[in-house]
Amino acid sequence: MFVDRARITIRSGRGGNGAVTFRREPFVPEGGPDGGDGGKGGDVIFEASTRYRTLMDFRYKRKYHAESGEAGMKRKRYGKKGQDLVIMVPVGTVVIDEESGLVMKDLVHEGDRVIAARGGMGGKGNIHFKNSVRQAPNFAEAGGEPEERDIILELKLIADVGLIGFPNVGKSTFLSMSTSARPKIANYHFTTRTPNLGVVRLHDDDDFVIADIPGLIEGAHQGTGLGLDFLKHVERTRVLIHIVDVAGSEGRDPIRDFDQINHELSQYSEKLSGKPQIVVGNKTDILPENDSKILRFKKYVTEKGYAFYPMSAATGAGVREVLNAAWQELEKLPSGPEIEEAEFEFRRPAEDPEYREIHAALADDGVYELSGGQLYKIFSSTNFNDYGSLRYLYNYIKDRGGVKQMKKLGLKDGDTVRIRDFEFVFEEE
Ligand SMILES: Nc1nc2c(ncn2[C@@H]2O[C@H](COP(=O)(O)OP(=O)(O)OP(=O)(O)O)[C@@H](O)[C@H]2O)c(=O)[nH]1
Ligand SMILES: [Mg+2]
Repeated sequence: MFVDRARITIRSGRGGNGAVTFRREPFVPEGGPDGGDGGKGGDVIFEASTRYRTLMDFRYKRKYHAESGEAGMKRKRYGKKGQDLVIMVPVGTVVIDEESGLVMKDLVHEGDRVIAARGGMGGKGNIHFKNSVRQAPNFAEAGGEPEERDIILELKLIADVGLIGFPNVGKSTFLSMSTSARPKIANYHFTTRTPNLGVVRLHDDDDFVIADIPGLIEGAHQGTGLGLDFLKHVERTRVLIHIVDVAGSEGRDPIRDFDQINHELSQYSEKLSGKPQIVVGNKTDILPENDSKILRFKKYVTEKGYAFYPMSAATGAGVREVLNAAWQELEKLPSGPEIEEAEFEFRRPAEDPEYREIHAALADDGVYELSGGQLYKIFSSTNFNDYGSLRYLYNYIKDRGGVKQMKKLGLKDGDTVRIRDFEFVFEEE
């Protein structure tokens, strides 16, 4: 099965906590702090490989977690770093952050990688909190929080040339005549249900990739046909070959077909409708040479400025000319697939300018509430049974202007102050 879209949840590893330990030495009753730092949590990384063709695996597994870092240890030893989780995806996969809708990275080359969730930083051990007045810090920093994120993976095939047209006009027949691909060909609509790729070897070193997608029909851009879902697979192509059943073998008018397909393209995106188009009138074998149908269609499209090529994909007549025209068009354009620009920017909480700010508020129940990113971090590292640790928290609040703010709101000795779900009584020293 060809699966070209998936939604998964990823989570990086939590950072390991810093250790609270003290040296134990013979004849030294109370050694200094020697708690090491926690290890960093693992990242979640996407990596592109040509070994994978679809996003099918992601239908069955939806949650992906990297390993957490280990806690620091005594004797200043670091905790082990959590292992990164590398998730393999097909080349051509666009990694999107669902919440913001922003592209994290378009993985178009073999081996392209993106870190999509960053592991939490390891917490500092208590050795870092020793100073002249605090000889035996009974606290350490907690490990950094993991990042959790919903990810949309969208596979957009990478090909140089895209085949477009109504169903049953001979797109797959053309692909099979010009490449070693063997797509299904049959006399009914939507024979092709998933895209096929084929490599055209024109001259010695000149080759290019063609993508054959299911037929488009009127209303495809509104999702009425199969077409819409697959137009994205020709988005990255540089040239379109627009195939029309010029013989009108199903009773339709080739000019109307041509206009309708172009209408679909322009509804879908300007990018698509702006691509160079080679217009091919297929199934000429059913008509006498220079039949008025061919001439009428040719006149119509050439007046619009398109190059026109008559062809019979069934007999092979004209196939080579179409391929040469596509090649010449490709030669005029910069090579390489169109890449979607990365838009997403990582922000550690600490990189947010507001992270270091403290906010005080007077809650309805008369309690003074403190909030702040860094405050919460220090709060979660606090050992509430330890005077030194509480002191550290208090000094932080005071240095950041938290006490001043609360006093402005009316704070007096004996009032209650709350941080998250922890309450304590305020007493000025
Ligand atoms: N007479 C004639 N028949 C053709 C020609 N090209 C294709 N056909 C026939 O047209 C029918 C449709 O061909 P396909 O190649 O499957 O058409 P398609 O555009 O890929 O169709 P979908 O995948 O359904 O969109 C088949 O029965 C082919 O044998 C041609 O040049 N002449
Ligand atoms: Mg087909």
